[in-house]
Amino acid sequence: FIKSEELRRGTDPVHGLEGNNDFSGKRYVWLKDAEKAFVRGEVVEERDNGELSVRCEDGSERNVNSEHVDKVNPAKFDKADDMAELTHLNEASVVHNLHLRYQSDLIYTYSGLFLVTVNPYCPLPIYTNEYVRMYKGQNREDTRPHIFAMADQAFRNLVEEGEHQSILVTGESGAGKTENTKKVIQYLAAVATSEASASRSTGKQLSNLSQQILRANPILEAFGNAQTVRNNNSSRFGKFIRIEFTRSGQISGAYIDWVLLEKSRVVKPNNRERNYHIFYQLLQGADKELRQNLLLFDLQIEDFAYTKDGNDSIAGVSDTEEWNSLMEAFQVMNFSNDDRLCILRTIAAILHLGNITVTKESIRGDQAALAHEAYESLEKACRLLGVDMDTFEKGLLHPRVKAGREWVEKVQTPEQVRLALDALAKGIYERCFGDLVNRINNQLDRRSQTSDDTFFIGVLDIAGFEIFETNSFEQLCINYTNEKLQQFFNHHMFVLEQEEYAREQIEWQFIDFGKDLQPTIDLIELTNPIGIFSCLDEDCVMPKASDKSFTEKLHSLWDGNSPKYRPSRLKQGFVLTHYAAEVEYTTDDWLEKNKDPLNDNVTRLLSSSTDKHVANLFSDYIDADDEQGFSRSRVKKGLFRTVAQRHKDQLSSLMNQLHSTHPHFVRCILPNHKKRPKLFNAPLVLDQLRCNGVLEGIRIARTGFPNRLLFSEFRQRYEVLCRDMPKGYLEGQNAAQIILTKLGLDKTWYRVGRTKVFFRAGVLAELEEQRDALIREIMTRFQSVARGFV
Ligand code: AOV
Ligand code: MG
Repeated sequence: FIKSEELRRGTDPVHGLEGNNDFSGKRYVWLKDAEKAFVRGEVVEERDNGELSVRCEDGSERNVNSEHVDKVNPAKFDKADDMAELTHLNEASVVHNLHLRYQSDLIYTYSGLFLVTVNPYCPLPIYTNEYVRMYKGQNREDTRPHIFAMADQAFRNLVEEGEHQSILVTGESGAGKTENTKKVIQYLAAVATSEASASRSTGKQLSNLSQQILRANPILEAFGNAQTVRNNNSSRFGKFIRIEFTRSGQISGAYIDWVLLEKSRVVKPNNRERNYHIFYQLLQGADKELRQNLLLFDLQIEDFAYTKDGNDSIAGVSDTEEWNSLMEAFQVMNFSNDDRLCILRTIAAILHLGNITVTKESIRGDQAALAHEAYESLEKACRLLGVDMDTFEKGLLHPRVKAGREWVEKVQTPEQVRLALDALAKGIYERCFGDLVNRINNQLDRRSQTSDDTFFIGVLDIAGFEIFETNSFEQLCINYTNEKLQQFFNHHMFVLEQEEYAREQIEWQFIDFGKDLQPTIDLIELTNPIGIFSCLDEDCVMPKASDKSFTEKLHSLWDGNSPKYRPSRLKQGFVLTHYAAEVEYTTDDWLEKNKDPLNDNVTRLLSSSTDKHVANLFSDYIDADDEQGFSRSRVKKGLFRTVAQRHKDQLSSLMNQLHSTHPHFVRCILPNHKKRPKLFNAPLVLDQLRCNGVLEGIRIARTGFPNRLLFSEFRQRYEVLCRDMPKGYLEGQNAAQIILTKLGLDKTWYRVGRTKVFFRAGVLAELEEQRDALIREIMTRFQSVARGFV
């Protein structure tokens, strides 16, 4: 983020006036502050060596080098709706503007192409039907910033231009992504239904479809959300919801894509967190008959290994009520009783799998055996999964593997068996989740009933860039995704700016910032020379490879060959330079995480389950006889993919879709870690603005001409600063040119287009100050004249 270097170096384009004066002629600056990020102060003395003495708002007086302060925007820019309008575009001003607005419950603010929103942590009355009506069909300029405004813009673009649209929502955990995503869908459903009711014949059916789209969410949340330390309703997967419209703006279908479900949570929720909501809802909400069907009887949350640790309830949330609304959602979604039952059977089976306790066969040996009390859980799990218990047990405790040409039984330690059971539980859950989304999609897919002429609005809700104490493979996947999205944004912004400059025919050579991030992306995804993902994939099939040898191979490939890569000093890992920050990744367990192996003796069994649903979940594993007639399970040809490959493919398909759309960007910001309203932690916010690309966007804007005024506006406001303007009619461009010349502005600080004047950042502030000074002078003269009258 480049500060206004030129301005500070004293090449101010406007002669005579210096600094930021208010009406009284005082000069204000922003100082960096460890606690508050920035404090504002008044310059009381300026020394020759460039030192400033500043009286700060907190009462302190500080000395600081003038190189290290930022300019304060004139009061005219207070609570600006769009931060791109700020003439001094610096970090302090951006944070200050968000802060001022947040305290007035103005949680939405534009920053050029971004809509920035700060989580209010309390219900605000700004999502009512009245608000929907207020935003419907309105231009962005005529309303206050709002997520509805963005949704409406997307909707109108779709109808008017016949173009796919996308709304990309990112931000930290708890920042409000999912809430805003829901508001977008609420808005679209409301706007589109009212269009639909105009045509009476189809109106009813389509509004039914809107209902279903709205109800998809409680289902997704029950299975894909959980309580975490950061968020009581944290989405543990990323999603891209496409809502399809006819050209006339009626909803014609919807489709949900998902990525990166955090399945480790199924077997091991973190401290003070919970497993997925569905487990608690089921155990709290199911009636007696269902409990019997699922072999749960009177077992409770604390009776299951997978749910007994961590919290059992969330303050202010009733799992029973949530269960009831889940059942309702299933109904609206047309899931039959059978559908419902088979989904819940797998969920119950997972709970029972967690309770299979493993011990040693004998005190001295290593071989695992099941504890006596484990058999009850084993039997229940197998019954629910539709597989034979003895075969299951054998596959688990004595898996057969091929060693050379021989088949041998592998010795399994209790730890290995427990890991295999957990891997199975995770595998079943993930597949079950995928199946659930497929079922929803089948319900929402109405393409056959409508014409081909449909366009979609896609809403992306994924975890934003993240840096933890230790960062692993999961973080790399998320940060890689965000890097790609940021590059997409930069490129889009470049194209739009370029178009605007071309339209206005101003002289300008733009740099394509969309390529800035390519080196980091290449490092991750390239296949030749091999990037991180490919290198990992290679080592996953090498018999002797380990996390350590993988890491060393990476170093030898990239250390010194890319400025974005360096080996870790102390840990086994590497440091990547992302657009938002440097992140150190630790490579422990990466081979396992990438292979994500399942016990293939057991998956074979599941693929031939008597329960059609279960067999279906594992249909990619087939029961194949090898050349010696032994039955073994293997993944169907071409179906096995590593986690890295899968993620890369999913992302590339997402990016392809996004490239076919007109994108809109929403950045959600977490105001504090206490989930409290009105509490604005400025350093925390600043950090997020760096990570989410808002400041990056401003940096790019600064290299161009971010402030622009129509000729008429420009003339109206600043003509007063010029003497001897020619009399009579002046054509707009000509008038602007004359004023600019008379003002003596340096030619590099502005461009005159066909309808607007474009300014570099900071120039308008100087004009504002000249204007203020003039007004001050007139007022003084007026007052003395008035006094003369008395
Ligand atoms: P996230 O989706 O960004 O986190 P959520 O959208 O779930 O975060 O928001 C977290 C909580 O903040 C919600 O449950 C609400 O209580 C509150 N909240 C957010 N936005 C608003 C709003 N506009 N008005 C009122 N309350 C709000 V995560 O999925 O954890 O990355 O993984
Ligand atoms: Mg979420």
